[in-house]
Amino acid sequence: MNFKNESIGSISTFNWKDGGVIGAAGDKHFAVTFYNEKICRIQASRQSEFEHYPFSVILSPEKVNIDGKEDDQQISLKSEHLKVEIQKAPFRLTFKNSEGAILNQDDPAFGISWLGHEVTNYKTLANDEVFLGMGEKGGGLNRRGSSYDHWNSDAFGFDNWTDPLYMSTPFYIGVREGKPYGIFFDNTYKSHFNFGASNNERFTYFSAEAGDLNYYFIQGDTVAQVIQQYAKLTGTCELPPKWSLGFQQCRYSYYPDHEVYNIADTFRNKKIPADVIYLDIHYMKDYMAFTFNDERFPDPKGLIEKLESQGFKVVVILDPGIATKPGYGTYDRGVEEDVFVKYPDGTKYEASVWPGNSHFTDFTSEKGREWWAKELKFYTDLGLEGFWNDMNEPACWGQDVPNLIEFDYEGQQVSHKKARNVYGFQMVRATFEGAKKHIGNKRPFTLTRAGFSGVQRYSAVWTGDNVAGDDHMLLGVRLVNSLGMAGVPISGYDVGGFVGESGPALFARWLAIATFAPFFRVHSMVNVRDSEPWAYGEEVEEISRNYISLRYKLMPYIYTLAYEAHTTGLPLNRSLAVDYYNDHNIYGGSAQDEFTLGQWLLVCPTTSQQQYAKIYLPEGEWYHFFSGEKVNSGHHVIETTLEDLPVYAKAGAIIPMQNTVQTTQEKSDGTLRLHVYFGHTKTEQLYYEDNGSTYDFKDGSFYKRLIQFDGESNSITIEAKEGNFESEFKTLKVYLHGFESDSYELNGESVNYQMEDIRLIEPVTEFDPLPQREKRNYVNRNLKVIETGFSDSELTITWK
Ligand code: NBV
Repeated sequence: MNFKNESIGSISTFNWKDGGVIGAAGDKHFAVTFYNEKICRIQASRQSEFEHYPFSVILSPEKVNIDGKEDDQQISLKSEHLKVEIQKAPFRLTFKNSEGAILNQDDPAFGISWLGHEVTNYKTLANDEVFLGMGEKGGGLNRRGSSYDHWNSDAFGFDNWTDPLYMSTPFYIGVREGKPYGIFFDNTYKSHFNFGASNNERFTYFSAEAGDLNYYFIQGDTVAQVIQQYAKLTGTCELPPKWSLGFQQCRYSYYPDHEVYNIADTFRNKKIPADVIYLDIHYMKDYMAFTFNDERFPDPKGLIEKLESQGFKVVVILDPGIATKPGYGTYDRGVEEDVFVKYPDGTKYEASVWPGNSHFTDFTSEKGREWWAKELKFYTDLGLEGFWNDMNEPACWGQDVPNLIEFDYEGQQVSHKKARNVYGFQMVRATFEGAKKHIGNKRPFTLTRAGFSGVQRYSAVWTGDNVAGDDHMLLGVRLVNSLGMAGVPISGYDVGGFVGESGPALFARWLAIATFAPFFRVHSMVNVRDSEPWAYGEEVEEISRNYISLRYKLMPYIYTLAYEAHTTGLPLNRSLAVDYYNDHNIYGGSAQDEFTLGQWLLVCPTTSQQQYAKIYLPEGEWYHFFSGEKVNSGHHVIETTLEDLPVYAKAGAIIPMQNTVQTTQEKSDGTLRLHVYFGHTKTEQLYYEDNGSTYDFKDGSFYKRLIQFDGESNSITIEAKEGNFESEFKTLKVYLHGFESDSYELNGESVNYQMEDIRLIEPVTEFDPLPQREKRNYVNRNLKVIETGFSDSELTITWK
């Protein structure tokens, strides 16, 4: 068969329906359906029945008021925020905002086309159009001029140009003439996105190997709004247990048990805060899932309890391959319940992976997920609450799963081609749902390597097998930034690098950067050097203690951000493209690596060997986070030392902090430290607290307050509390950065302030210094501090 491009024809019939239209164009079928005022779904198919993609989208179409019109040339549908114009001959779409500005438009020549089974939508490319997101993808911040595939792959030792990687999120954000929009192509076959690459910018397009053209067009006034709409469509993360936001130590693998005890004791003895220790594949008996090796770990329950008493959680790895060994309970039950993936002739698919010959659970079926969830009880009965889902692309030796094998795909019975991209997503769903069922009211923690759009509902993500190197460190930061724009708010990378070995300087810098990452874990490969914070010499140990302690000081802020991610879908780490997308400086040089933690803390990741760094501070005024020194926006060349990562707080920033604790399970000293940075601006920040571990917050057991700063009318207001949780803080200290006034009132009464010098980062002792580094001793001097009881009623500080 000689396939040629075949573009969709002209509209022959159509009908109005709730929220849109449905019809035919030549021998193809189409539907345009508004899901809300800002989201419109486009479907085009060669069949009269559209394909169903049941996994990602959780939003059902809402009732939308549509102004629908038709004339000879076009059909138009207009909601309050989005207008879709459908040209009739041939079928072409144009999306406009409420002011009539074009956001996005089909390419006039090719529009929606088929080439064999492959379906493509060609779109015009505007002169200044910027493309963002795509999730776990290397390359530049602006995706223009590049192309990408989505096909979950075990990308051991990947680099900036490796594509595809482990996870697929076929969602991008375009900014055309300053106006953002989003396109989520919900088709789970291998998909391809081309943002003007190799076509001299004639067009941009996205395609899938097979299946329907099925995408959701999102209008947003800002990039952040597009991300939030995407989160409405595919879901937000659950509120994570607080311990999963603490520092986590992993390696491939800690065993036997006394090594684990030793690691735990060393953290506590050295006063390096930490919350989690991981068990990688060597904890299992012959790498078989749902077992413990009883020589290496004779008493797993005892181990988990002992570590719990020291404030540690244990997280275990889980691989999807089940050893085909009769007599191994999990295998026998799997066979009996018929949950393994099969060939079309009904024989079970078998491939080789860690435990040897293995079958693979069909997580795309409810039965498979429920079976897996039941098996999980083996772990939860031991007291485990954290599960690390690996190898779930799925990966096996040879890395070439045959395409003919079949998956249930919620009753559709499809081939590997349609199911692969959601396999890991559904594995971690089964794990999460199972854990949730077994651990009662507690919040489980799950981590996954593979996934698809919507995976954030079930799991945090780590970026797989990275390499120990400065460029890989920066790549990890960009991947996390990009995942954040694709609806995955909690992700991280292996600090120190998985493949290869870090040196002291690289480890120290990597750990400092990751202090500000949503998921903060050190991990390294089997048979490489030790890679704990104390394994690189005393100086690195001090730097690590400093930064990890800072992480715990920032916990009230980080936990609030996790809550905001849960409610809004906004990521914890925000590429500058989230808030400053119309500033073209952010798309060049190292600004592409920069990110903010929440809105307020700008982190400029510099490499371990740099003595000078060129950084970019976007609009607004900034304060050096460790010295309090004021810096203007723009490009700066700064000196950088190892113990001092360039971090800045934005004028108007409101950052709740606490004292250093050794684990999130340790109570604070009872004083909430609220850092406010003066600026001629009006800002607000939520403050959120709850018990950090259960679902009680859903029944009102939370503590929430809105904090507002107004640098024009001179006030800081902390609104009265909402919710019925009692704050763990009894005292409030408001640290006033850059405030010039000498007279303050608290709730209308004049109040005295104290002066304090504070350190957010301790100085590092001079041992055998790392080369050419001058030691820093940062102090925020002469801060005005107002101290008061942390009462639940509204509190206002004003000044003249
Ligand atoms: O389970 C071993 C490793 C794990 O440490 C790593 O984080 C995963 O990405 N796993 C891959 C299996 C193969 C490693 C070569």
